[in-house]
Amino acid sequence: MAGTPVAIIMGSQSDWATMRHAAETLDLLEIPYDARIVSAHRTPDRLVSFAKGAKAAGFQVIIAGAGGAAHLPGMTASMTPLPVFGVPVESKALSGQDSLLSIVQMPAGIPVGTLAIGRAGAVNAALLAAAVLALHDKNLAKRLDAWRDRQSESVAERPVSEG
Ligand code: RP5
Repeated sequence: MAGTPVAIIMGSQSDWATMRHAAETLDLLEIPYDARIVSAHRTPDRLVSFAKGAKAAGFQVIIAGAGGAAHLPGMTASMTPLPVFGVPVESKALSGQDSLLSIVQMPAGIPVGTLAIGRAGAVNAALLAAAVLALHDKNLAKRLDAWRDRQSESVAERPVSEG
């Protein structure tokens, strides 16, 4: 796999607690990534520069996490032809409902593949990115299959009482 195929961007340092789960999932699958803070409203010039240059920089998939008025994934998607997967970060005020609706309700024409709120969304964004990259990378496809097999094997046949 040439270059760094995945960019993980997030609106704030505070999003890393969620987005690190995407990074850790990519680590498990041995997929290189670059994680950056790119705020649509606090660093708009950085956003434009990143989004417009992402394809030329060699990225193939962008994972974008944001919370609240979460316009980062949509704005990014508007400036790049690359697939953008949006992760709604769980906000304090509205538990991420605001993030989810901001990201998922893109008007027709500019898509953002929207995942679940929080950790589940971050993990699944990484798995979706892996699935996209695996279309043209047989070794990665094998690692992804193995990851899923390990997950299946980790599920017990019967529940046990806890505590
Ligand atoms: C958004 O505002 C970020 O994506 C973050 O989820 C939220 C809060 O940011 P901080 O005030 O914690 O920096 O831009």
